Amino acid sequence: MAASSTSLFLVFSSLLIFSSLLYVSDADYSAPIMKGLSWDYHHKTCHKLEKIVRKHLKKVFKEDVGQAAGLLRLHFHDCFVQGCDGSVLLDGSHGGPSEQTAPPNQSLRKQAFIIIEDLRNLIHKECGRVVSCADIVALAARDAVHLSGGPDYDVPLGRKDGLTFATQNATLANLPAPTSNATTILSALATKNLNPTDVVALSGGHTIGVSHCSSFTPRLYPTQDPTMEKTFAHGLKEVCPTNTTDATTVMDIYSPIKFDNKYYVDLINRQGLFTSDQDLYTHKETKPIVESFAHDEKLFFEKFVQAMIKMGQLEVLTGGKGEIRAHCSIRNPDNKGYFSYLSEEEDQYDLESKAELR
Ligand code: HEM
Ligand SMILES: *[C@@H]1O[C@H](CO)[C@@H](O)[C@H](O)[C@H]1NC(C)=O
Ligand SMILES: *[C@@H]1O[C@H](CO)[C@@H](O)[C@H](O)[C@H]1NC(C)=O
Ligand SMILES: *[C@@H]1O[C@H](CO)[C@@H](O)[C@H](O)[C@H]1NC(C)=O
Ligand SMILES: CC(=O)N[C@H]1CO[C@H](CO)[C@@H](O)[C@@H]1O
Repeated sequence: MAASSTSLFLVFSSLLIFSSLLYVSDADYSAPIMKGLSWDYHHKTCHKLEKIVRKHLKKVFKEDVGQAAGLLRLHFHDCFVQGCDGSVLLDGSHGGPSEQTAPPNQSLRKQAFIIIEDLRNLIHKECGRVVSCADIVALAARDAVHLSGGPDYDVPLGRKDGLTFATQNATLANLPAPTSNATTILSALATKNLNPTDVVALSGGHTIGVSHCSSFTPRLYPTQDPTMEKTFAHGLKEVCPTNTTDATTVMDIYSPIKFDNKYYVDLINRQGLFTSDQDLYTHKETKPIVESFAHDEKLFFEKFVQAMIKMGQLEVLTGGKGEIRAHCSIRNPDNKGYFSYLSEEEDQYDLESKAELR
């Protein structure tokens, strides 16, 4: 948050978000969900779960709206590397370098990890150790979207936390670089069963949040990317005067703290920040999708929700796989312990998965 432009937006933000934008239409979005997850998974065991998360995050975002972007990105990083298993939260210090210590992490907000652990503490105090850190990350991402002005939607729940963190190599291999073109992004995300509409919709996550100069200075130095609009480029060069400046700037110049479809308007104006963003408007397969989202916010919200629900189910652990961590940053010392907390429904899943083995 080094750039002075950012703080201006933060002041602006509280006015914007906590007045009219709090409640956007509560659309009825749905998407297929996999076996082992369900919409009402914690209904009996922790019926206050979603209220606890929303109430706490409202307070957090009122103090610092930027944390919403940090939480949304955390869910993306969790899911893309080794599935949505909370592995990104694991502190690698006991077993070697972890997902958190791979280079792309360096810009994950430290505060996001603290917020998730605070939420876990509130939830486990109320309900016992019945909700996984991975589920908490998915719910926090949803509320980050909604409390910033985006759609509200149900999140399939029932994820378990993984027992191992991903290696740095796996992290690098699974998180595409901002310097990638659309062809590379499309094929990287296709390996995760995400289609071009999903890719364009998920990239719309960049409608909130900030980026460090290093993520886009290759577009400015030594030569300016000719697809970048000139006044926009000029502004970026002011924030990042050299290719080694350590500063941040907003990713959606039009409405940086509001979750809306203006990111796509930016792309049409050639004011997308990363190559991976801007090239979506160059590539012939994604260009019409960008245009449709720029013209129809409702359509964007609908496709975003569908894609988030897909992303939120990447390689999830369910039933007897994984555990429910007592602390999000460390694997349970005795990972058998969680079995005593299993609900009846989970026992059912365990039986079902054993039945499958026979
Ligand atoms: C498609 C490939 C993607 C690439 C290449 C990419 C790349 C990046 C990069 C480089 C940053 C800035 C990091 C920094 O320099 O500080 C960033 C920030 C962010 N990304 Fe992505 N991203 C991608 C997909 C996503 C998805 C799927 C989401 C969520 C749906 C997402 C949400 C965010 C958010 C909210 C931020 C701002 C974080 C903050 O303000 O702390 N990104 N992304
Ligand atoms: C990680 O990747 C690097 C470069 O691709 C390679 O040299 C190294 O051996 C890999 N490490 C592991 C543990 O796989
Ligand atoms: C996209 O990037 C890949 C990898 O750098 C490159 O091989 C390919 O030619 C690029 N495609 C286009 C259309 O620029
Ligand atoms: C910055 O630019 C200089 C001079 O062109 C170059 O030698 C250096 O490798 C660049 N550094 C980065 C981080 O791109
Ligand atoms: C949030 C987080 O854990 N960030 C780590 C990312 O990696 C660097 C070193 O590569 C660590 O210093 C950070 O703490």
